Amino acid sequence: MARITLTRYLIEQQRKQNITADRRLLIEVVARAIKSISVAVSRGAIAGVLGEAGSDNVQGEAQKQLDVIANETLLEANEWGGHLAAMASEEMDQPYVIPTDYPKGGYLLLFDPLDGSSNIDVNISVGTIFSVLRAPDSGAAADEKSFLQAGRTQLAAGYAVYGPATMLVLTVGDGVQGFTLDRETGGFVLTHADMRVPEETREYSINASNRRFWEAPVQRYIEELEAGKSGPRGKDYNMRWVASMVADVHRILTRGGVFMYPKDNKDPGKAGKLRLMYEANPMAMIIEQAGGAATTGRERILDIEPDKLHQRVPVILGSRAEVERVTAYHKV
Ligand code: P6P
Repeated sequence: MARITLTRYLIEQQRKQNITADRRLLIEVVARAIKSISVAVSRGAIAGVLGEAGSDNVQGEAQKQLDVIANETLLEANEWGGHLAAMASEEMDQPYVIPTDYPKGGYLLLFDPLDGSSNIDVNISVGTIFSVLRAPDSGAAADEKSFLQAGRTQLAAGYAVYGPATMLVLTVGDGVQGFTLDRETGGFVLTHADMRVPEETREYSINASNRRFWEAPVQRYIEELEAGKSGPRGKDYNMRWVASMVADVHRILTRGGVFMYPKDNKDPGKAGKLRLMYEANPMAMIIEQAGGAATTGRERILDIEPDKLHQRVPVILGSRAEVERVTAYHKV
């Protein structure tokens, strides 16, 4: 059977009028940038791109060289095509407005260029997360306010996971498709069609070192899982924590589970660790499109009306039954 490539999938989505030609171009350009990032990540120490960049990002976190390289790769790939009005990134304080020497388009692209980069120096999977929004009416200059749209308005979302294989997982609102990079042809091939999050699971994903800071509903939920067969859940569970959201979410999308980065009181002023606009929202769209659920514990992530480009939120996502249980515990 003929292999379905990303290009063929996107052309078919355009024919079904799920995406426009410009949106198809956007996703193909992002996919090309992901291939370049995959090459840089996989060359690692040989290319001399490991370690710190000697700068901090807007979050006050030390940037890795590869954070900067991935960010620049996405900017350079997308700025000239005429499909975007602006871009926003975890690595940049302000949005990047398309320079006047290039045509502006009708979309906004947001991304975490290299998620999990603290793992890069120890050769553990990292990823890129992206989200597509509609730009303000043509003519109006795109600024931070233009990006502040609820996650349910996303037109597309996806991530790359740079693991043993490089995969691109994508939704344009018509289910979730997984593509694997064929390094010999340089193309993305559809290998995981119509991905679904298994309803039930035996795996959970949380950084248990924060236990003492969790709120009571999360304490209760995790204690019940740890009680295993003899506890209220009546079965044993397993825990995984890669500390790369993309890797943890990809595992959950593939074999089920619940991923939690809940609000904790380590820093009471912080609503959570993960960023709404370019981590939680795209992942929530993907998980919901695959039949799962994504909440903060108190509300659906995709319904949050953002007030800051880099705002953080608690994240509980994955197998629907588990997310609904955790969310119910927050109502008690
Ligand atoms: P911690 C990576 O820095 C990240 O943003 C997510 O990819 C990951 O899930 C989380 O932070 C890991 O956080 O506190 O376990 O290092």
